Amino acid sequence: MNQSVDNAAYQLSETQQRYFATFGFLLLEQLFADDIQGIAAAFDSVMFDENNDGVNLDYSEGDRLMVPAILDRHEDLKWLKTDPRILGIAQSIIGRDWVYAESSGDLLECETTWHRDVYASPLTQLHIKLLFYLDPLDAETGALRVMPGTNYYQDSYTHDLLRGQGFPDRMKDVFGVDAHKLPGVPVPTRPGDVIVLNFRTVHASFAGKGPRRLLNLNFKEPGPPTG
Ligand SMILES: O=C(O)CCC(=O)C(=O)O
Repeated sequence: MNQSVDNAAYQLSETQQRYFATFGFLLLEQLFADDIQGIAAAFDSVMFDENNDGVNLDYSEGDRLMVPAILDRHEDLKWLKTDPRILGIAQSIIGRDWVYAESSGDLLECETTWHRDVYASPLTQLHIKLLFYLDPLDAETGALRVMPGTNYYQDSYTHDLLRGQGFPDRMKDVFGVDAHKLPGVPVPTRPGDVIVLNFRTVHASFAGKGPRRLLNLNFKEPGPPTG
């Protein structure tokens, strides 16, 4: 049974919920300001442990190390799974029957170019991601960029856009400009901020000088097994 969060202080406000539902992302500035140093120290000790089961993912412009289930790998990260601020976000967006859908740690030395997240998540089942970037990032140093409104994944705008997804060269073939010049919105962050992202919102990062440290936590609405 899920731990429900009844304290209104931990719920997103109506306007925050509307912002997220409309644009497909939400920045919560400094929500974890008091905790982020401890989170970053625990993150580093997992990411630099050679027995962390990390997977190296190849990107055209650099590498990405992804460590699955990072919250379970350090005592000083486990508490995030039941933190009322986290659960308040999940509950506000998904409802009381939210399901925890794992965590990961990433060291990114790559650009991720435009894509939506679909892995192990049927399009019709709402999935959200909470991103903690552990270094200050802006548009010039690899901050996440989003295309607001692409969370409406059945919309013809999103459909047209996705003809070029995933491959920078293909974006150029389809739209005639470099992928990083397409109209997206950078979301600059400082350690302690949390970005809440709908999996379907088209997102990317460019110009990362890396490695950028990213902790992800995922939640979904109940649905069929995703295997
Ligand atoms: O490049 C980034 O920072 C975003 C990572 C990403 O695309 C993802 O985790 O889905």
